[in-house]
Amino acid sequence: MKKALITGVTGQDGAYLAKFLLDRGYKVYGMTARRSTASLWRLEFLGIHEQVELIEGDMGDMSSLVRAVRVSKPDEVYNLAAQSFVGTSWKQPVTTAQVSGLGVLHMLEAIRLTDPTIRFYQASTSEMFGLVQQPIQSETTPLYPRSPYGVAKLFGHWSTVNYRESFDIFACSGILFNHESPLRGIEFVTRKVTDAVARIKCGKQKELRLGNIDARRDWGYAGDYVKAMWLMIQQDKPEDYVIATGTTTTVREMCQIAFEYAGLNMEDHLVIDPELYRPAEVDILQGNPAKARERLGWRAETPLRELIRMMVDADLQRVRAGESREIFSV
Ligand code: NAP
Ligand code: F7E
Repeated sequence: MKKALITGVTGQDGAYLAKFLLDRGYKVYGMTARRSTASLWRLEFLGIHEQVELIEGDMGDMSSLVRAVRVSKPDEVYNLAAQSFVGTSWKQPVTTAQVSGLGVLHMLEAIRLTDPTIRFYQASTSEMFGLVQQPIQSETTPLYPRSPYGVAKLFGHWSTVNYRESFDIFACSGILFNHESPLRGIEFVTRKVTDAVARIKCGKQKELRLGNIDARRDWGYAGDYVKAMWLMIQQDKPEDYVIATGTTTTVREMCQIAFEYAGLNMEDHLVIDPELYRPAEVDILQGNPAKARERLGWRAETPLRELIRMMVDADLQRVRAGESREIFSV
């Protein structure tokens, strides 16, 4: 039986990846950082909380990563843990650098020192393209991050390349464009919108305040994207891959889809709040997933409209069941 260690197992992707690997017969270890309140709701939502073996560890504490690797003895490590919210990265730039940047090096060192035959996946991001240098971004597009998060991820990305080239470690990066789901954190724009739409529909909220709705993103479904992570690590050679849908949509259009689906008029509820604009913006992202399609046989299967519907339905169900919003925002 193959064994995998997932850092960030309590996050959106961690939960979907754990389910994906369990369904393929893996023994799954999940690393979790100590929190004052439990953050296992996503694993519970997918019904896998009792099947994932949890190991305590923090990306800022390399000794805890060495311990996690020694205890789990994995064939594959998926490094998904991060301070992943771009907005927060301006308010906590040092923490972001330590967790999302230096943390990657901690894990690479833990692998190099413990067992360099372990295969490693790094959660890189389209945020590294930032101020885009080409209209459609691929594996060869120059990088130009626009936030402390993007800068931290750039360090993690190049550390992964460097450990592959220096120590012959099977280390690969997935450069994933935005991907969403009913398990998305409430602070990200798609989920903020679908949660608000559900609350407005149920009479529990009147307005939705957003920042820059002209920003464009290439949005896919997280459930599709975790498969690409696994496929990358099964190849003969470690390489980096762009994972995207290939289409780009404004925040305004995405929002419109959600309101329309619930039978609401967006203009009656949307308020633009300049306070929600970012110090520097990534105006547009559009990925070219050709390499992943040709080499991995992977493609995004869920259109944005279907994804947004899925998210609105899940939020309507939560609001109607009277579930606390807070438990979904941990
Ligand atoms: P997420 O929902 O924010 O999950 C982040 C995970 O990291 C959580 O499990 C969190 O634990 C954990 N974590 C945070 N700080 C930690 C620390 N100091 N030590 C150990 N664990 C820590 O993010 P996601 O959307 O699943 O994304 C997964 C990865 O892909 C992240 O690295 C993200 O940067 C990257 N990525 C995401 C996207 C996207 O669109 N979703 C696109 C490209 C790349 P708690 O639950 O305890 O806070
Ligand atoms: O913002 C605009 C905002 O926070 C998307 C992370 O998973 O994907 C994610 O980062 C856009 C931005 O995601 C609001 O300015 C307008 O242009 O949902 P987001 P993100 O910043 O693209 C990448 C690939 C990652 O790697 C990250 O980890 O929406 N926007 N008004 C807003 N955004 C938010 N959050 N809230 C608003 O009110």
